[in-house]
Amino acid sequence: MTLTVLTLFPDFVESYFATSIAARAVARGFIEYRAVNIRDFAQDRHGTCDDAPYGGGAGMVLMPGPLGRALDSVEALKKRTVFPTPSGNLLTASYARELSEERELVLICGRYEGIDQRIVDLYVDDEISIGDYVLSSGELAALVIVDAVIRLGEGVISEESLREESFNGGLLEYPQYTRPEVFAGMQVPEVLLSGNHANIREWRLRESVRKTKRNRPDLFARLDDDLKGIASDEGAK
Ligand code: 6GU
Repeated sequence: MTLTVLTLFPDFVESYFATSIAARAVARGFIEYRAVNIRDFAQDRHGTCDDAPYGGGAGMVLMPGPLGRALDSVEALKKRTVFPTPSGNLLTASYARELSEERELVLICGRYEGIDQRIVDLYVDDEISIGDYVLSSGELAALVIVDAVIRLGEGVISEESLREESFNGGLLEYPQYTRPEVFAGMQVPEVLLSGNHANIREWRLRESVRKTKRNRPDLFARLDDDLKGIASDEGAK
């Protein structure tokens, strides 16, 4: 998959791709990326890319000229183009899965109060929000989307980790433990040391359902009745 990120802060974007799982995915050739500096497409000697909104109001809006030329330079009209914005559709595990199946993605990092609507109308396929709060940096939001997408790509993370993680099957992930067996006087649950894989599976499922009920009642409400029943089973510790 090829990811092209249009930004006024290319160093910020580069630092993400130079670190951890993203860097490994780049090194192994699973993904390619480009950070394109929108300012390189400005036309005055100050490199101006933003201006006050028509109609008045606070903040600045990215001008369509420089951003449009930056988008044309990467042939955005031929590619799925994503604009991260708090007024977009909410990102979910299934939305990330859908995006991970694209061969190429273009992401536009907005700043200030946003970008000129004509750019959205002409180029943008997906307006995506990462949650009901506002970030000052479009880069942070874009990289959250990139991270959720690339980890789903073949070979980036083990199939087993992806299968077991939160949201698969509408459940949150069960609690994890590692050595030592006793920490701060607290024992690792006995069943995890038992070697009985059927019991371990059952315990993990019950803990997942309980955690979902406690932390995300909205997700719990959508579970099948037999799963909901597991949270209240007698004899469960
Ligand atoms: Cl996609 N961008 C910004 N700046 N803030 C956000 C967001 C996106 N999603 C939630 N808050």
